[in-house]
Amino acid sequence: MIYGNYDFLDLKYKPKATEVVCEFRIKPKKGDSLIKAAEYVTGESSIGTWTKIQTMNPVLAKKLKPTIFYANKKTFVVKIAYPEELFEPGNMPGILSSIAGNIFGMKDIDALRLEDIHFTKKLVKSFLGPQFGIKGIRKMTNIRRRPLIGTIVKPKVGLTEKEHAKVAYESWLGGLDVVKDDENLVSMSFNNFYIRIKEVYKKKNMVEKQTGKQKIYLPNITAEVDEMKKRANAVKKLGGRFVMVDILTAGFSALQTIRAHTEKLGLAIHAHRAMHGAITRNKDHGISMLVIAKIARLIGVDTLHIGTAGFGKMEAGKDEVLKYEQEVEFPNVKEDIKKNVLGQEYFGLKPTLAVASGGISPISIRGVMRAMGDDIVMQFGGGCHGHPQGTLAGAKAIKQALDAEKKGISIKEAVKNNPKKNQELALAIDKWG
Ligand code: CAP
Ligand code: MG
Repeated sequence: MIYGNYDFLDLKYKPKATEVVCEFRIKPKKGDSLIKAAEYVTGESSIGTWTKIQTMNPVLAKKLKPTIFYANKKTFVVKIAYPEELFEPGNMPGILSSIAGNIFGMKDIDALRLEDIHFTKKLVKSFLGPQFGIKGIRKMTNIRRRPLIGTIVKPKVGLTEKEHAKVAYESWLGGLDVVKDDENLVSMSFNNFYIRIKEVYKKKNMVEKQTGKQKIYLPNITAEVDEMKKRANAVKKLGGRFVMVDILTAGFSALQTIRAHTEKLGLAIHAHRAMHGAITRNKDHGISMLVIAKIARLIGVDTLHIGTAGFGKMEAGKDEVLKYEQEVEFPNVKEDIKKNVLGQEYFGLKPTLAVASGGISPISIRGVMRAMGDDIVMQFGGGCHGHPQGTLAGAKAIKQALDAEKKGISIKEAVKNNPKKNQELALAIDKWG
């Protein structure tokens, strides 16, 4: 079958190490074969178009023609190898305009989901990757093994700068390591970004002196990219170590600019994934969170929200999240990369720390840790500030639940063994247990 000029099919083909391998699930139009639909996708995402063109030539095609090397009629999974010359190194928008562009809107297919991308070494190396990674964050916070625990100041928006700083102070005092702004808190009439960070860092310095513990603040710098650079500079000036970016609403181009800027400032990036649901939720059409996670790690975020393995309020249950932790090898790809998207070896990229957040409380800690391990940040918004006795007690309850889990006892046993020391946890169990 020809799409435009060329036949892309060779089911005996073995992809080269210099080819980008994309895994799609394609729903053909009624009456069309999977292969025919795959040809449409392959052509439109590379050198082809809907009809034969006179301007094409065999030399060009030989050099740039992708190959469909795998097609499973039962799962509708298709794998396509694209010569890396089709992509500009260091240009994520450009890469996605090809393998995640027009093809999603083609009338010639019914549905399409980009399940995974295997980038080549040259393309991976053309991005900065995480500046700190898991080891760097652990060094920064002096938290060696256990998960980091944090909160999101709630209400999402509405507090003044001082009120916001007070909630942050109580969260840190109660034992949490991390306080972040919510994804929709940027610079509001009632809560100016520059005043907020001044107030919060003042409290952070105070609580670090009181507790002797390193604390982290994740100020949300999401804005137009030049303004984001200014906000990152302001964070640096106040001694901040991290910035938070809503990477999908900001866009990958802006994220690349901020990543280059934070390289100069020595700031880590916390990646919130607000809006991801618009493209990841539909399991028949869109882009998997696996792909978003890999893109985010390549560009270079240090921490990334990937869900709570089904223990929270957002969809994307255990399997989808756990897939990030599993080793999945690409058949026929030479390096046989153990593809643990966030954590393991990927052409020398530092690992990104997974963030479990969204609808979790001290009761969820055991489940989340058993599903996702210790190399995570667990973040509790309502699960901290919704505690009957308020933020300070909520933070204490989270710490008490983590301590119990680290001792290998249940939270109920912890309360029974030492009711006084775990009184805040007991109230959390009454409310959410
Ligand atoms: C969590 C949160 C986070 C979600 C995002 C919220 O608050 O602050 O943005 O975790 O979801 O606004 O919902 P709660 P995800 O703890 O009160 O739910 O991490 O899946 O991207
Ligand atoms: Mg939020």
